[in-house]
Amino acid sequence: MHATGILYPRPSESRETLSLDGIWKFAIANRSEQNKGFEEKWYQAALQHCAVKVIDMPVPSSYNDITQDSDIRDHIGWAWYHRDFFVPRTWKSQRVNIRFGSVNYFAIVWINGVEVTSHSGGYLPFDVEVTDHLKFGHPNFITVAVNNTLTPWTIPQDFFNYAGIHRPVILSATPKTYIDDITINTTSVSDSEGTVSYSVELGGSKIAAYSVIAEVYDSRDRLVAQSKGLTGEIRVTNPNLWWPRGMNESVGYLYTLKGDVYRLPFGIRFIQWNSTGVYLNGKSVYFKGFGRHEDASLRGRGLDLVTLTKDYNLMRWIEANSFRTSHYPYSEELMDLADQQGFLVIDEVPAVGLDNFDDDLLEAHKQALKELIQRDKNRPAVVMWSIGNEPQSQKQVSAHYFERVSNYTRSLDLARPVTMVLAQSYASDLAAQFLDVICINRYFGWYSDTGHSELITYQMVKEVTAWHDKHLKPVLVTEYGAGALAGLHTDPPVVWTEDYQVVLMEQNFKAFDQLREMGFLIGEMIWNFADFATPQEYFRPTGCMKGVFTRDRQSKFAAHFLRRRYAQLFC
Ligand code: GCB
Repeated sequence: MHATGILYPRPSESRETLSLDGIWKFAIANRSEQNKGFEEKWYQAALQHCAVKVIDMPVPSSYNDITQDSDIRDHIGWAWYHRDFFVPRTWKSQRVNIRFGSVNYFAIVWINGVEVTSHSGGYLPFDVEVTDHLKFGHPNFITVAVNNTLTPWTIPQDFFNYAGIHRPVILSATPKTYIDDITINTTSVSDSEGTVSYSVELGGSKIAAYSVIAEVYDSRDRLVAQSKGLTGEIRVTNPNLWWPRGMNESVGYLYTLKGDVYRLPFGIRFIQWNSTGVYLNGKSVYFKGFGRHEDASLRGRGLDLVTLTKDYNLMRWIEANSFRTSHYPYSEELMDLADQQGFLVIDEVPAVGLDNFDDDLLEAHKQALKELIQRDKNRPAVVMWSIGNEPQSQKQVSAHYFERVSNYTRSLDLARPVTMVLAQSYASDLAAQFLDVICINRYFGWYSDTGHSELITYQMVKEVTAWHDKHLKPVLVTEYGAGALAGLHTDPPVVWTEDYQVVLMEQNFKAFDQLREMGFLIGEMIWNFADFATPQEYFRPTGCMKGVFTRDRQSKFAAHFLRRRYAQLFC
């Protein structure tokens, strides 16, 4: 049976995992010989034995910044990965699956020379059963061809085109009949009882003969409720609700749903929204946070647990409560910590700067949304779906396009509001009418009226008010900011200095305070958490410098200034 679930592989009494992360062999296909690897069948043997220059490459990581070679850094086209691995003999009676956390952008996977799967779209996981292709108790090899070419029909990106195997590669063994997917939703909450609905999808053989006992454990591993069957409702008495940081003393409380035998963390919480606000467990939410990137020196967009953990420490230090996964879904390892530490997440699909709006793009967009929601539907931290960033939403054709994308998102999940991040003017935009929450990016005093900080407060108040008045929906400012080179100062402040970055923030803060009083601004997210790599551009000195932290996570003056504000803002 075909698997639809994409549950993260978690070892248990009945499941085992084997990581294929490590140093792989790597080669790029020259610009003039893009098809050479296919013609010469590089997937049929070790890459080292093929007529191509082979180097070592860590997985997970982007390949771009690992060497001294600008052809590799700027490579567009096919790149090849290869490694040997061993599968335990004891796995022979099991169902074995291989799962990639993300490969950017298009991937073809061969095991022992046989193609087993392909996937289009970076940033989201894919998996496939490989039991029949493996040699148990013997050496095996895997080849992955990766292509990072973007076209008007891919779901594109507007920043550095990092590529490679970005997230973990995991082999996992489950019983032949196994839990393929779990969906959990909070259906009602009162002081004395929380009700969650659950449904379990089975995969594999002899499904009919199989039944599931779903057990719920609290954070101290005590059994607090249970139910029998593939679907049902579970009632938890005196529930500990999942709260984000700053709204309750209890933060990020997670229960675990255990079914034979897979353990899924979840939270009990509910979201509501209306024309002026978003509410969590009945309390109005104010987002104080960041636009971010998965970006670190050398690793590029590859999963890096050191940077990831440090980033959470910095976000807690600065007293943020939220972030947007600009401009693509972040790793599951990162999302787990948002659930645990109580950060609110606006979960964004990798649709940046869309402008052609034809049916092929629509299909790719819907597919990415489907995979995103499939992956993150059970996460309490995810409180909104963002269906894109800065599309050309003034184009007439975009209206029907976004109507369909918004409705499609709602057909997959009605429990969370749908938003999109808009950059067109409120007068010309045609997409906001289909959203529940309006997010806008505005660079007053930077991209417009550069250096004129005195105009910022007036312009921001006017702008946010106009969006709200036109649509009667809550508004969130998802990007504002200024580039600052760490250590550069002038007084009076001019652009690119740390001083100007702070002045620009101060003027925006005045606007946000006025707008909060008016009652429909639901949050502020500065662009950006940290400096990050971009393509070479004359207005970006080695990258985007709008971080309040540098790329190696040292604070600029802006970080201290922002911390003072976030610490005072009650949500
Ligand atoms: C934006 C984009 C973001 C850019 C930012 C900038 O509006 O959403 O991807 O990095 O502007 O700094 O130019």
